[in-house]
Amino acid sequence: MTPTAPSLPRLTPQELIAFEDDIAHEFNEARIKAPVHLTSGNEEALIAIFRDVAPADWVLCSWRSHYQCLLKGVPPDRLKAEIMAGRSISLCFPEYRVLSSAIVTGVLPIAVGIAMAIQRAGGANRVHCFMGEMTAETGAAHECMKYARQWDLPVHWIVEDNGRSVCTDTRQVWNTPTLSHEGHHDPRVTHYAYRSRYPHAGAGKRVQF
Ligand SMILES: Cc1ncc(C[n+]2csc(CCOP(=O)(O)OP(=O)(O)O)c2C)c(N)n1
Repeated sequence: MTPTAPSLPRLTPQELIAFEDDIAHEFNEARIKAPVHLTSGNEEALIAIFRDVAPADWVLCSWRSHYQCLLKGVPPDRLKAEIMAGRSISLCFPEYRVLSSAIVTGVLPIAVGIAMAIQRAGGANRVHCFMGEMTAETGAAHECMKYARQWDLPVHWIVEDNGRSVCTDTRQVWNTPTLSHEGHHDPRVTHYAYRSRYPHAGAGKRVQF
């Protein structure tokens, strides 16, 4: 499959924020009949990460993926149409090499499988797999990361640490001030911390679907 984006767009933090603000408005006006998971405060971090993402690379995401889709080259109007149709929670654009799952850890074994296929084909492209910090603490995440490391698979794992698993403090759950991927210097893992002004899901208003 040939990626349709010859080069990735250079978006500014303001453009990302404006897109998410527009979706928040649509959601609060009850024009989206399905959950949305919005983000903020991580624009600079994601823009920096995407400087190292090639058009032929795969980007795998969770339920919270609007920024990643935009940065991977999905046209904003196409992305918005999918969100308005109720598919924000599991956005997939294979032609842009973006896949998402709303299942905690859902994309992690898929990242391993794609990376294995790339390695067997002798490809030079990579997989960038995004996950929340609670997802990164699960057994499935540890196994996928260990397998990819041991087999030298071309996966870059990105742990997006907003401190919370829905409404629960992740560090409190594990009774530790330091999570598994903080302060380590594994070049295959990027950990960044951010605080979002949006709740886990929705845009702050209770909306009846
Ligand atoms: C297998 C499974 N269990 C539970 C859920 C419900 N759920 C959705 S998001 C989430 C918390 C994930 O926290 P984290 O990985 O830190 O991601 P964040 O949403 O904070 O970015 C949970 C438990 C789910 N989607 N899938």
